[in-house]
Amino acid sequence: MIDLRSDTVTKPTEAMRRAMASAEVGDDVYGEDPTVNALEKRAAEVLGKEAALFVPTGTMGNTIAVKLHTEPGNEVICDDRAHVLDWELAMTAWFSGCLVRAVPTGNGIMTWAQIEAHIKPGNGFYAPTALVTIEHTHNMHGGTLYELASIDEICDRAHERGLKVHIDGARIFNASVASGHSVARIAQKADTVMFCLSKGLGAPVGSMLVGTATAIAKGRGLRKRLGGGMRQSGMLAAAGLIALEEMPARLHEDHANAKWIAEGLAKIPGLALDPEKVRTNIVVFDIAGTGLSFAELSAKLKAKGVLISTAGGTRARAVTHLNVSREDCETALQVMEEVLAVCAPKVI
Ligand code: TLP
Repeated sequence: MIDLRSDTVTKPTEAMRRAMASAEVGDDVYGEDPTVNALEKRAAEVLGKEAALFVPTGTMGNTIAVKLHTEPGNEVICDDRAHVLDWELAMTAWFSGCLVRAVPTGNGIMTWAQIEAHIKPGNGFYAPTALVTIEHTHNMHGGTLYELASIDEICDRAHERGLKVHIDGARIFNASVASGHSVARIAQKADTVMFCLSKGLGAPVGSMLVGTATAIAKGRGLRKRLGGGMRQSGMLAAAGLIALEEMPARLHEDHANAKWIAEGLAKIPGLALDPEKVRTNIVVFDIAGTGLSFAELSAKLKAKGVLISTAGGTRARAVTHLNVSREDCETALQVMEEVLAVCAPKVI
Protein backbone atom coordinates (compact mmCIF):
# COMPACT_ATOMS: atom_id res chain seq x y z
CA MET A 1 0.00 0.00 0.00
CA ILE A 2 1.15 3.54 -0.76
CA ASP A 3 -0.32 5.36 2.21
CA LEU A 4 -1.00 9.03 1.48
CA ARG A 5 -3.78 9.35 4.06
CA SER A 6 -1.61 11.26 6.53
CA ASP A 7 1.88 11.78 7.89
CA THR A 8 0.55 10.26 11.12
CA VAL A 9 1.10 6.82 9.54
CA THR A 10 4.91 7.08 9.55
CA LYS A 11 6.79 4.19 11.13
CA PRO A 12 9.74 4.78 13.49
CA THR A 13 13.18 4.65 11.87
CA GLU A 14 15.76 2.02 12.81
CA ALA A 15 17.64 4.64 14.85
CA MET A 16 14.42 5.41 16.75
CA ARG A 17 13.78 1.73 17.45
CA ARG A 18 17.32 1.29 18.79
CA ALA A 19 17.04 4.39 20.96
CA MET A 20 13.70 3.21 22.32
CA ALA A 21 15.08 -0.20 23.20
CA SER A 22 17.99 1.24 25.16
CA ALA A 23 16.27 4.32 26.65
CA GLU A 24 16.97 5.18 30.28
CA VAL A 25 13.60 5.45 32.00
CA GLY A 26 11.99 6.40 35.31
CA ASP A 27 8.54 7.38 36.53
CA ASP A 28 7.70 10.58 34.70
CA VAL A 29 4.76 11.34 36.99
CA TYR A 30 7.44 11.81 39.69
CA GLY A 31 9.45 13.83 37.13
CA GLU A 32 12.09 11.08 37.22
CA ASP A 33 12.29 9.91 33.62
CA PRO A 34 15.65 11.23 32.38
CA THR A 35 14.79 10.74 28.71
CA VAL A 36 11.47 12.59 28.99
CA ASN A 37 13.25 15.33 30.93
CA ALA A 38 15.89 15.58 28.18
CA LEU A 39 13.22 15.77 25.47
CA GLU A 40 11.28 18.46 27.33
CA LYS A 41 14.44 20.51 27.91
CA ARG A 42 15.47 20.24 24.28
CA ALA A 43 11.98 21.00 22.91
CA ALA A 44 11.83 24.16 25.02
CA GLU A 45 15.27 25.21 23.72
CA VAL A 46 14.45 24.55 20.07
CA LEU A 47 11.15 26.43 20.31
CA GLY A 48 12.72 29.26 22.32
CA LYS A 49 10.35 28.88 25.28
CA GLU A 50 10.95 28.41 29.01
CA ALA A 51 9.48 24.94 29.34
CA ALA A 52 7.91 22.02 27.50
CA LEU A 53 5.55 19.16 28.30
CA PHE A 54 5.55 15.76 26.59
CA VAL A 55 1.97 14.72 25.81
CA PRO A 56 0.67 11.58 24.11
CA THR A 57 -1.15 13.41 21.31
CA GLY A 58 -1.53 16.73 19.59
CA THR A 59 -5.16 16.74 20.65
CA MET A 60 -4.14 16.55 24.31
CA GLY A 61 -1.62 19.34 23.81
CA ASN A 62 -4.25 21.62 22.26
CA THR A 63 -6.79 20.64 24.91
CA ILE A 64 -4.40 21.60 27.72
CA ALA A 65 -3.51 24.86 25.96
CA VAL A 66 -7.14 25.94 25.65
CA LYS A 67 -7.69 25.17 29.34
CA LEU A 68 -4.58 27.13 30.35
CA HIS A 69 -5.70 30.29 28.59
CA THR A 70 -9.45 30.36 29.29
CA GLU A 71 -12.18 30.24 31.94
CA PRO A 72 -15.46 28.40 31.42
CA GLY A 73 -17.84 30.65 29.50
CA ASN A 74 -15.15 32.28 27.36
CA GLU A 75 -14.94 32.27 23.58
CA VAL A 76 -12.03 30.92 21.56
CA ILE A 77 -11.38 32.26 18.05
CA CYS A 78 -10.04 29.95 15.34
CA ASP A 79 -10.60 29.51 11.60
CA ASP A 80 -13.64 27.56 10.49
CA ARG A 81 -11.72 24.46 9.32
CA ALA A 82 -9.34 24.32 12.29
CA HIS A 83 -8.34 20.97 13.75
CA VAL A 84 -9.31 22.21 17.22
CA LEU A 85 -12.82 22.83 15.91
CA ASP A 86 -13.47 19.92 13.54
CA TRP A 87 -11.33 17.01 14.73
CA GLU A 88 -10.97 17.20 18.49
CA LEU A 89 -14.47 16.09 19.53
CA ALA A 90 -15.54 19.50 20.86
CA MET A 91 -12.77 19.44 23.46
CA THR A 92 -13.02 23.22 23.90
CA ALA A 93 -16.57 22.70 25.21
CA TRP A 94 -15.93 19.42 27.01
CA PHE A 95 -12.77 20.25 28.97
CA SER A 96 -12.76 24.04 29.09
CA GLY A 97 -16.45 24.99 28.85
CA CYS A 98 -15.71 27.41 26.00
CA LEU A 99 -17.53 28.31 22.82
CA VAL A 100 -15.63 28.39 19.54
CA ARG A 101 -16.07 31.48 17.38
CA ALA A 102 -15.08 30.28 13.90
CA VAL A 103 -13.67 32.67 11.30
CA PRO A 104 -14.39 31.79 7.65
CA THR A 105 -11.16 32.15 5.66
CA GLY A 106 -11.12 30.05 2.47
CA ASN A 107 -7.49 29.08 3.08
CA GLY A 108 -7.18 28.55 6.82
CA ILE A 109 -5.15 31.73 7.28
CA MET A 110 -6.82 34.41 9.41
CA THR A 111 -5.91 38.09 9.20
CA TRP A 112 -5.92 40.27 12.29
CA ALA A 113 -8.83 42.25 10.81
CA GLN A 114 -10.89 39.05 10.54
CA ILE A 115 -9.99 38.04 14.07
CA GLU A 116 -10.71 41.48 15.48
CA ALA A 117 -14.19 41.44 13.94
CA HIS A 118 -14.94 38.30 15.97
CA ILE A 119 -13.69 39.48 19.37
CA LYS A 120 -16.45 39.78 21.95
CA PRO A 121 -16.19 42.19 24.89
CA GLY A 122 -17.07 40.89 28.34
CA ASN A 123 -19.70 43.56 28.99
CA GLY A 124 -22.56 41.51 30.36
CA PHE A 125 -24.11 40.84 26.97
CA TYR A 126 -21.46 38.64 25.35
CA ALA A 127 -19.22 35.77 26.37
CA PRO A 128 -15.76 37.38 26.47
CA THR A 129 -13.09 36.20 24.04
CA ALA A 130 -10.00 34.85 25.81
CA LEU A 131 -7.93 33.05 23.20
CA VAL A 132 -6.98 33.00 19.53
CA THR A 133 -5.64 29.74 18.10
CA ILE A 134 -3.91 29.64 14.74
CA GLU A 135 -3.05 26.49 12.78
CA HIS A 136 0.35 26.63 11.09
CA THR A 137 0.61 24.81 8.70
CA HIS A 138 -3.10 24.51 8.05
CA ASN A 139 -4.08 20.90 7.57
CA MET A 140 -7.47 20.85 5.83
CA HIS A 141 -6.55 23.71 3.50
CA GLY A 142 -3.53 21.88 2.11
CA GLY A 143 -0.60 22.75 4.38
CA THR A 144 -1.02 26.50 3.91
CA LEU A 145 1.20 28.96 5.78
CA TYR A 146 0.87 32.18 7.72
CA GLU A 147 3.33 34.93 6.86
CA LEU A 148 5.62 35.54 9.83
CA ALA A 149 4.61 39.21 9.96
CA SER A 150 0.99 38.12 10.19
CA ILE A 151 1.67 35.79 13.15
CA ASP A 152 3.55 38.60 14.89
CA GLU A 153 0.74 41.04 14.22
CA ILE A 154 -1.91 38.63 15.51
CA CYS A 155 0.11 38.03 18.70
CA ASP A 156 0.86 41.73 19.29
CA ARG A 157 -2.68 42.93 18.66
CA ALA A 158 -4.24 40.03 20.62
CA HIS A 159 -1.98 40.76 23.59
CA GLU A 160 -2.94 44.45 23.46
CA ARG A 161 -6.56 43.32 23.74
CA GLY A 162 -5.75 41.02 26.68
CA LEU A 163 -6.09 37.81 24.65
CA LYS A 164 -3.69 34.85 24.57
CA VAL A 165 -2.45 33.18 21.38
CA HIS A 166 -1.90 29.45 20.95
CA ILE A 167 -0.32 28.00 17.81
CA ASP A 168 -1.53 24.56 16.75
CA GLY A 169 1.85 23.85 15.20
CA ALA A 170 1.28 20.14 14.64
CA ARG A 171 3.42 20.71 11.52
CA ILE A 172 5.41 23.78 12.61
CA PHE A 173 8.64 22.17 11.37
CA ASN A 174 7.11 21.90 7.89
CA ALA A 175 6.21 25.58 8.22
CA SER A 176 9.77 26.37 9.23
CA VAL A 177 11.32 24.50 6.31
CA ALA A 178 8.91 26.04 3.78
CA SER A 179 9.25 29.62 5.09
CA GLY A 180 12.92 29.63 6.06
CA HIS A 181 12.10 30.95 9.55
CA SER A 182 13.25 28.99 12.59
CA VAL A 183 10.56 27.38 14.72
CA ALA A 184 11.74 29.59 17.59
CA ARG A 185 11.18 32.72 15.51
CA ILE A 186 7.73 31.55 14.42
CA ALA A 187 6.83 30.75 18.04
CA GLN A 188 8.44 33.88 19.50
CA LYS A 189 5.36 35.92 20.33
CA ALA A 190 2.86 33.11 20.91
CA ASP A 191 1.92 32.17 24.47
CA THR A 192 1.93 28.44 23.80
CA VAL A 193 2.72 26.18 20.86
CA MET A 194 1.81 22.54 20.37
CA PHE A 195 3.84 20.55 17.86
CA CYS A 196 3.74 16.88 16.92
CA LEU A 197 6.68 14.50 16.93
CA SER A 198 4.47 11.79 15.50
CA LYS A 199 3.66 13.31 12.10
CA GLY A 200 6.28 14.37 9.54
CA LEU A 201 9.03 13.97 12.14
CA GLY A 202 8.35 10.23 12.24
CA ALA A 203 8.15 9.41 15.97
CA PRO A 204 5.64 6.67 16.76
CA VAL A 205 3.87 8.64 19.51
CA GLY A 206 3.94 12.05 21.08
CA SER A 207 3.58 15.80 20.89
CA MET A 208 5.01 18.73 22.84
CA LEU A 209 3.36 21.74 24.43
CA VAL A 210 5.74 24.65 25.01
CA GLY A 211 5.28 27.93 26.86
CA THR A 212 6.25 29.73 30.06
CA ALA A 213 7.48 27.68 33.04
CA THR A 214 4.33 28.68 34.94
CA ALA A 215 1.97 27.62 32.16
CA ILE A 216 3.75 24.31 31.62
CA ALA A 217 3.79 23.53 35.37
CA LYS A 218 0.03 24.02 35.39
CA GLY A 219 -0.22 22.04 32.15
CA ARG A 220 1.46 19.10 33.87
CA GLY A 221 -1.45 18.87 36.30
CA LEU A 222 -3.96 19.14 33.46
CA ARG A 223 -2.18 16.35 31.58
CA LYS A 224 -2.54 14.10 34.64
CA ARG A 225 -6.21 15.02 34.93
CA LEU A 226 -6.71 13.98 31.31
CA GLY A 227 -5.06 10.63 32.00
CA GLY A 228 -1.83 11.57 30.26
CA GLY A 229 0.66 10.81 33.08
CA MET A 230 2.61 8.17 31.18
CA ARG A 231 5.13 6.78 33.70
CA GLN A 232 8.15 5.19 31.89
CA SER A 233 7.51 7.18 28.75
CA GLY A 234 11.23 7.65 28.15
CA MET A 235 10.77 4.73 25.72
CA LEU A 236 8.67 7.08 23.59
CA ALA A 237 10.66 10.23 24.34
CA ALA A 238 13.80 8.51 23.03
CA ALA A 239 12.21 8.31 19.59
CA GLY A 240 10.93 11.86 20.05
CA LEU A 241 14.45 13.18 20.63
CA ILE A 242 15.60 11.69 17.33
CA ALA A 243 12.51 13.10 15.62
CA LEU A 244 13.30 16.55 17.00
CA GLU A 245 17.02 16.54 16.25
CA GLU A 246 17.32 14.65 12.99
CA MET A 247 14.08 14.62 11.08
CA PRO A 248 13.40 18.30 10.26
CA ALA A 249 16.37 18.17 7.86
CA ARG A 250 14.53 15.83 5.50
CA LEU A 251 11.11 17.52 5.38
CA HIS A 252 12.00 19.39 2.19
CA GLU A 253 11.86 16.00 0.40
CA ASP A 254 8.21 15.60 1.44
CA HIS A 255 7.48 19.11 0.22
CA ALA A 256 9.07 18.42 -3.16
CA ASN A 257 7.10 15.18 -3.48
CA ALA A 258 3.84 16.93 -2.59
CA LYS A 259 4.51 19.61 -5.20
CA TRP A 260 5.29 16.93 -7.77
CA ILE A 261 2.04 15.05 -6.99
CA ALA A 262 0.09 18.32 -7.13
CA GLU A 263 1.46 19.18 -10.56
CA GLY A 264 0.53 15.72 -11.82
CA LEU A 265 -2.96 15.76 -10.30
CA ALA A 266 -3.66 19.19 -11.81
CA LYS A 267 -3.28 17.68 -15.29
CA ILE A 268 -5.91 14.98 -14.68
CA PRO A 269 -9.35 15.92 -16.07
CA GLY A 270 -11.97 16.18 -13.31
CA LEU A 271 -9.51 17.14 -10.55
CA ALA A 272 -9.21 20.75 -9.45
CA LEU A 273 -6.30 22.26 -7.53
CA ASP A 274 -3.67 24.95 -7.83
CA PRO A 275 -0.23 23.32 -7.51
CA GLU A 276 1.32 26.78 -6.96
CA LYS A 277 -0.36 26.84 -3.57
CA VAL A 278 1.25 23.58 -2.42
CA ARG A 279 4.18 24.67 -0.24
CA THR A 280 4.46 21.89 2.32
CA ASN A 281 3.52 18.19 2.48
CA ILE A 282 -0.27 18.28 2.06
CA VAL A 283 -2.15 18.29 -1.25
CA VAL A 284 -5.88 18.99 -1.13
CA PHE A 285 -7.78 18.60 -4.40
CA ASP A 286 -11.40 18.81 -5.46
CA ILE A 287 -12.82 15.70 -7.08
CA ALA A 288 -16.30 17.09 -7.93
CA GLY A 289 -15.53 17.05 -11.64
CA THR A 290 -14.84 13.30 -11.68
CA GLY A 291 -18.48 12.45 -10.98
CA LEU A 292 -17.29 10.17 -8.15
CA SER A 293 -17.90 10.61 -4.45
CA PHE A 294 -14.88 10.53 -2.14
CA ALA A 295 -15.96 7.08 -0.91
CA GLU A 296 -16.11 5.76 -4.49
CA LEU A 297 -12.79 7.25 -5.58
CA SER A 298 -10.91 6.21 -2.46
CA ALA A 299 -12.26 2.65 -2.74
CA LYS A 300 -11.11 2.41 -6.38
CA LEU A 301 -7.65 3.71 -5.46
CA LYS A 302 -7.43 1.36 -2.48
CA ALA A 303 -8.18 -1.60 -4.71
CA LYS A 304 -5.06 -0.61 -6.65
CA GLY A 305 -2.88 -0.05 -3.59
CA VAL A 306 -3.17 3.71 -2.96
CA LEU A 307 -4.73 5.26 0.13
CA ILE A 308 -5.92 8.88 0.35
CA SER A 309 -8.08 10.70 2.91
CA THR A 310 -10.90 13.22 2.89
CA ALA A 311 -10.66 16.94 3.48
CA GLY A 312 -14.46 17.21 3.65
CA GLY A 313 -17.17 17.17 0.96
CA THR A 314 -15.72 16.70 -2.50
CA ARG A 315 -12.19 17.51 -1.35
CA ALA A 316 -9.56 14.78 -1.05
CA ARG A 317 -6.19 14.91 0.69
CA ALA A 318 -2.84 13.31 -0.12
CA VAL A 319 -0.02 13.73 2.40
CA THR A 320 3.63 12.97 1.72
CA HIS A 321 5.99 11.73 4.42
CA LEU A 322 9.01 9.71 5.41
CA ASN A 323 7.59 6.39 4.18
CA VAL A 324 6.58 7.63 0.72
CA SER A 325 9.35 7.82 -1.88
CA ARG A 326 9.31 9.68 -5.21
CA GLU A 327 8.82 6.31 -6.86
CA ASP A 328 5.73 5.72 -4.69
CA CYS A 329 4.44 9.14 -5.76
CA GLU A 330 4.92 8.19 -9.41
CA THR A 331 3.01 4.93 -8.88
CA ALA A 332 0.24 6.73 -6.99
CA LEU A 333 -0.18 9.28 -9.75
CA GLN A 334 -0.24 6.56 -12.39
CA VAL A 335 -2.96 4.72 -10.43
CA MET A 336 -4.98 7.93 -10.14
CA GLU A 337 -4.69 8.47 -13.91
CA GLU A 338 -5.75 4.86 -14.62
CA VAL A 339 -8.73 4.99 -12.26
CA LEU A 340 -9.98 8.31 -13.58
CA ALA A 341 -9.37 7.44 -17.25
CA VAL A 342 -12.23 4.95 -17.07
CA CYS A 343 -14.57 7.38 -15.26
CA ALA A 344 -15.97 9.89 -17.74
CA PRO A 345 -15.46 13.38 -16.22
CA LYS A 346 -18.73 15.09 -15.44
CA VAL A 347 -19.48 18.06 -17.69
CA ILE A 348 -20.12 20.98 -15.34
N1 TLP B 1 -4.41 15.48 12.28
C1 TLP B 1 -4.77 14.20 11.74
C2 TLP B 1 -6.28 13.99 11.75
O1 TLP B 1 -6.78 14.17 13.01
C3 TLP B 1 -7.02 14.86 10.79
C4 TLP B 1 -4.20 14.07 10.34
O2 TLP B 1 -4.26 12.96 9.79
O3 TLP B 1 -3.70 15.07 9.80
N2 TLP B 1 -3.50 19.62 14.95
C5 TLP B 1 -3.42 19.38 13.62
C6 TLP B 1 -3.23 20.53 12.70
C7 TLP B 1 -3.50 18.07 13.14
O4 TLP B 1 -3.42 17.87 11.84
C8 TLP B 1 -3.67 17.00 14.05
C9 TLP B 1 -3.83 15.59 13.58
C10 TLP B 1 -3.73 17.31 15.41
C11 TLP B 1 -3.66 18.63 15.84
C12 TLP B 1 -3.95 16.25 16.48
O5 TLP B 1 -2.88 15.39 16.62
P1 TLP B 1 -3.12 13.92 17.25
O6 TLP B 1 -3.64 13.07 16.12
O7 TLP B 1 -1.77 13.53 17.72
O8 TLP B 1 -4.11 14.06 18.34
